[in-house]
Amino acid sequence: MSFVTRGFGGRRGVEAPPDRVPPGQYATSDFPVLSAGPTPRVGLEEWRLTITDTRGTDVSWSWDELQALDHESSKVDIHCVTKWTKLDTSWQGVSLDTLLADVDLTGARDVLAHSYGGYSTNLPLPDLTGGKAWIAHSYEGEPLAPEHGGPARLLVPHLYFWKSAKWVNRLVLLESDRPGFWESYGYHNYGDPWREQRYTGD
Ligand SMILES: Nc1nc2c(c(=O)[nH]1)N[C@H]1C(S)=C(S)[C@@H](COP(=O)(O)O)O[C@H]1N2
Ligand SMILES: [Mo]
Repeated sequence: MSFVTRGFGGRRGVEAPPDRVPPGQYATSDFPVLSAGPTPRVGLEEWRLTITDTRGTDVSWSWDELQALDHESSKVDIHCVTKWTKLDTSWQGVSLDTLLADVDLTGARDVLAHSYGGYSTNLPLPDLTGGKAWIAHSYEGEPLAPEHGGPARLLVPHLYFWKSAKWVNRLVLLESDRPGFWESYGYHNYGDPWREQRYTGD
């Protein structure tokens, strides 16, 4: 038995330890762009990130305020529902734990993330806490490219990558769950790649 696999074995496949490639995925060295619409161009002067609590109160950060917070580097594997997995991607950003420390979490169970351009995706709040999620603004040491979500995107690598909202600008804390964009078109509500939760019913 080999301890590396080409996974899917496709033209773009690269060798990868099988225990890091979820079922049905193949490892790639590419970084495909997947966007449901045009890339919004958001200037840093107008950029804001807002978190709305369950009572409707907003806490928000300008670009400079975000940069003044503690930053973290993370090296993570990302998994797209279209079956590519990319290992050891390096990001820099602000942990959601840091941002949520300034927010009243009373009654909050779920989160609907909204992006410039209108995209949205939902996650349970515990999937954003405990060092599992970031507002990422740099990729491989460079400012995040607009097509990959720059100025900043949500990064939640333990779920399929559609949960990592590009151009994120608002997180709404909710007492009960609401589906986001792909979730309302039949994608799985949670999206765990290790349980292959691609579509509703998986
Ligand atoms: N705002 C926004 N975020 C998004 C998307 C999108 O269409 N719009 N696509 C999602 C999907 S399906 C994937 S796989 C990843 C792709 O990120 P990438 O283009 O940087 O590879 O972004 C996710 N975040
Ligand atoms: Mo995706």
